[in-house]
Amino acid sequence: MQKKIVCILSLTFYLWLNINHAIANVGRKTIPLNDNWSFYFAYNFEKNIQKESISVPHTWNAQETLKGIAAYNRTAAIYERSLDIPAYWQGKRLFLFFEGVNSVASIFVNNKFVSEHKGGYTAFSMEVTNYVKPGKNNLTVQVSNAYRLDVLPLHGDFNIYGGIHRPVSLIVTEQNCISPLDYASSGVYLTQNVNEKQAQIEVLTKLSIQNATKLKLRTSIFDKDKREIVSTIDEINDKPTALTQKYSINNPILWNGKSNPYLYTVEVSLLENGVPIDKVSQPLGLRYFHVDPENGFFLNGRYLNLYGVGRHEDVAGKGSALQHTDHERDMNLIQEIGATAARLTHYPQNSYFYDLADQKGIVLWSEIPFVGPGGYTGTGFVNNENLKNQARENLIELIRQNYNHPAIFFWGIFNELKLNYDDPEPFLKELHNLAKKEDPNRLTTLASNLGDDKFTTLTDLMGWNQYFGWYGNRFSEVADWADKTHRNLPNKPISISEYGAGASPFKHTEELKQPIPSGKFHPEEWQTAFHEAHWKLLKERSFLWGKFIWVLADFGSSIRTEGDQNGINDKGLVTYDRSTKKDAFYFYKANWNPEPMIYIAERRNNVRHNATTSIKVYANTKEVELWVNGIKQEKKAKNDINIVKWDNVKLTQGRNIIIAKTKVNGKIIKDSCEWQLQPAQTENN
Ligand code: GCB
Repeated sequence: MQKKIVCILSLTFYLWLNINHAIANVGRKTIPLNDNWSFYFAYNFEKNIQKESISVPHTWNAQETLKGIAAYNRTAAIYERSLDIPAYWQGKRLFLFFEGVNSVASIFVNNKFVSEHKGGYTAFSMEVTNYVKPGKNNLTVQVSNAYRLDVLPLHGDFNIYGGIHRPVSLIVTEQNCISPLDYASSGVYLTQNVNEKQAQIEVLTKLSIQNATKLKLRTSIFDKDKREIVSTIDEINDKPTALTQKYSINNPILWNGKSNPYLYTVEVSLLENGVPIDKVSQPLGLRYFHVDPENGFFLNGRYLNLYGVGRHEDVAGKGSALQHTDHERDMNLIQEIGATAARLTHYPQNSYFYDLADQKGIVLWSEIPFVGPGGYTGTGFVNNENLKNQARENLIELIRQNYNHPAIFFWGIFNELKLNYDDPEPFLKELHNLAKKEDPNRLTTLASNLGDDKFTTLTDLMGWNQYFGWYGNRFSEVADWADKTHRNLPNKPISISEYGAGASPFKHTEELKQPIPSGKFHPEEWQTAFHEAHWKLLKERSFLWGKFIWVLADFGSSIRTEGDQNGINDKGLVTYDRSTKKDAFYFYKANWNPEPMIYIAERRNNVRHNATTSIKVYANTKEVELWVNGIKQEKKAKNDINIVKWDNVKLTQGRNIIIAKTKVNGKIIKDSCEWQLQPAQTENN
C-alpha cells in the first residue's frame, strides 16, 4: 500500500515537473554566446596551433593601430566555440544573432557553411535549426577585415577593427515566431502619425509561421509606469508573413528630447491555442518634427537648437570592441556637456547606444559607412554592382534594425564623397529613395566637404564638414561660409556636420599661433580658441539645423602621425581613454548645460613664463570673483558665451594660486588651480 502511494506521488511529481518544464520551456529565449571563444589567424593551418581564449566583443587590432602605420593587420581570423543544444530543444527553432562582425563574416556550424554577411556595423541573423544536433556542436566564424572594394567603407579616417566586435546570441523559438530574420530587426515596426491631441500608431509585425495552428497576435501598449493603455488581439489565418495592427492614443505624452524623453512600450505576443509562445518588446516615443531652411529644427512644434558631437565607437585599449559601460560613459559625457544631439559617425552604432539616446532624449543622426577620402587620395565609391548591393543592404539594415528608436530623426547616406572617380550621384539618389521607401517619416541627410554647388539635390537636408582655422583659413570664415551657403541655397536646410581642431591636454602655449595640423605640437589652447570663436558665430545662426563638433573623444586612426600620439585623431573634447576632459569640453558645458558650474581654463598650462597674463573662467552664473595669490580681483560678469576674463593679471615668480568663485542660490561654488611662473628660457639654458 505504502509502495503504491510512493509510486503515485513520484508519478505526480514527475508529471508536475514535466508540465512545469514544458511551460517554462515555451517561448523565446535569448542566450548570450559571448564567452568561451577561441581565436587564431586564418593563415595558420597546422593541426596543433595555439588558440587564444577570448570573449567577445573582441578585435585583433586595438593595440597595433597605435603605431601610426597605415598597414595594420587587415587579414582573416577564425573564432570558434561550442554550441550546446539540450535534447529538450527538440522541435524548437534556433537562430544565431550577431550584433556586428567587422567586416565580412562567414558562419559555419559543424563545419558546414551557413551564410556570409558583409559590413561590420550592422546586425545579422540566420536560422541554424537544421545544422545542429542535440549535444555539442561547433560554431566557427571566419572574419575578415581585409581591404576590398565591395564592402563599405572604402575609405575613412578611422580604423576598421577586425573581429566579432559586438555581442553574439542564440535565439530559441517555437516553430511559429515573430521573425528574427527580417534584416536582423526586432521583427516589429512602429510607424507613427502624431499631434498633441492624438497619436496614431501602426504596428507591423513580421511573422515566421511554420504550422498554422490557432494563432493570434496580441499587441499592447504600456505607459512609462507599465500600465496597459491599449491592447488588441487578432486572429492569424493561413501563414501570413506580416500583420498590421492600428492603434490610437488620445492626448499622448510626447517624447520631447531631453526635457521629457517619454517612452511607452509596445509588446507584441504571438499566442498559440491561447498560450503566449513568442514576445517582442519595443520602445515607443511619440513625436513629430520638421526642419525649416530658415529657422532650423522643430520638435513637437517648438524650436530645438540641435548641437552636439560626432561620436566614434572607439576607446583606448579596446578599439571598437566595447562593453555597455563604455557606451554609458560616452552617453554620460554627452549629457554632461549638455548636448541636445549627436551625429553617430561614420557607421551604424551599437544598439545599446541607441537605447541610451532614447532614454536620455538625445536627437540622433545615424548613417551608413559610405565614406569618401576627405583630404586624402582615393575614392569612397566605385560603380560596381557588388558594392552597390552591399550599400543598399546596409542602408536597409540600418533602418530596419533601428526603426523604432524615437531618438533617430535623420538617416545619413554618405560622408565626404568626391567626384573625381565614378560619379556617385545617381547611386546616392537611389539610396535616398531607398531610405524614403523604407522609412518615409524620417529625413535623409549627408555630410559633404565640397562646395555649395555639389550634392545639393540628393537628400532632404545637408551638412558640411568645416575646419576653418585648423586645416588652413581663419575661424571667422565659418560665419561667411554659413551665410553664403544659406544665401545660395535658401530652400535647403543646412547644417555644420563637423567642426573641430586637434589638441593635446599635455601641450601648451602662452602665445596663440595656428599649429600645423600634421605636426606634433597641438597645444590645447588652440582648440579652445577654435571652439570659443566657432560657437560664438554658430550659436546665433538658427538657420543651421544642426551643429556637430568633431568629435566627442580622440579616436584611433592608423593613418595619423601627428599630435602627441601616433595613430590618434586628437580632435576629441575628451582624451582617447576618456580620463581627461579638455578645456573645450568645459567651454561647451558652460554654454549648454544649465547646471551651475565654474571652471578655470588653461589650468594645465601650469608652467608660465609671462608675468602678465589673462585668466579665463567658464561659468554659467552671472558674475565671478577671482583671487590671485589671495588678492581679490575685480568681480566680473560673463559674456555672451559664458566666458569671464581678466586681462593684465600679474603673476609672481614661483607658485601662484588662482581661485575663482561664484554664488548659486546663496551657495558658493569654486574652482582653483596652481601655476608656476618661471623665468623665460633662453637658448643657453
Ligand atoms: C572629416 C571626416 C572625419 C575626419 C575629420 C578630420 O571631415 O569626416 O572622418 O576624422 O574630417 O579629423 O579631419
